[in-house]
Amino acid sequence: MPADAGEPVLRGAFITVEGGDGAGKTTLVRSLAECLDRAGRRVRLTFEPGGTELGRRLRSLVLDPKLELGDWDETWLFLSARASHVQEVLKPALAAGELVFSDRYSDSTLAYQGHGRGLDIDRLRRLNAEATQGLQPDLTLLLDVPAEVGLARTRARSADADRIGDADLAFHRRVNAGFRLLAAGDAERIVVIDASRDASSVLADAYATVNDWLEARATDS
Ligand code: T5A
Repeated sequence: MPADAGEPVLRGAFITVEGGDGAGKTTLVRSLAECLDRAGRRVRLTFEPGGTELGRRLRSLVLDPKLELGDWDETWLFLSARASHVQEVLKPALAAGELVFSDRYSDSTLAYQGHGRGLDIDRLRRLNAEATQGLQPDLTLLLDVPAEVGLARTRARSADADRIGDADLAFHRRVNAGFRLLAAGDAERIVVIDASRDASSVLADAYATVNDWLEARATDS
């Protein structure tokens, strides 16, 4: 990785990493944070659902395979987790000028509950806007991988049941197609990365994208 990335960013920037189950988001954000840290940019990592005490508790509910939930009940849990995440973590960190990476955010609701479950996308957008108080990511990395590849990765890692991860392949394909549609509709913000390659190739692309974006932002300001 390039070591000389210039001065650390002085004002807040909000970057999200999205993709289907097993796309490699968690692996990537950790490696990216290490590379950026070595280049002198301190990063705050956070995630959804989670990132706050309420978010962590809602996460265990919403992923519990023993719990039967309607599609809107599921949605409200993700939105509640997001609202607390924005209020308690994201807004204060960005106000303090931090560089924040979130492993999943509002696009996940559009892809999973909208395209995957078939709920009304416009309504989900409105609810997302309320839950986030209008906070949009500045940049989103979409890790694109065929659903069967992502699911094979998560199943190789753990046999633990997961209410959403265990949904059928057709659901996960709709989710991935949904993410690609979101990217096509917002190409300025969402950068698609081929995540079917090895982790170091994915990291190299992601690092270059983020670094270029941060440098362009510093030049503009
Ligand atoms: N959800 C979430 C919604 O439905 N709506 C919402 O609004 C939100 C916010 C969250 C679930 O909730 C859903 C989406 C999810 O189904 P989760 O456990 O956080 O549950 O699920 P994921 O975010 O998908 O987490 P995963 O761990 O399943 O996937 P990751 O983070 O994409 O993948 P990662 O990095 O953990 O890697 C998985 C395995 O693959 C390996 C890793 O070593 C690991 O073993 N790996 C690679 N292998 C080969 N090549 C690569 N490039 C690899 N990268 C990682």
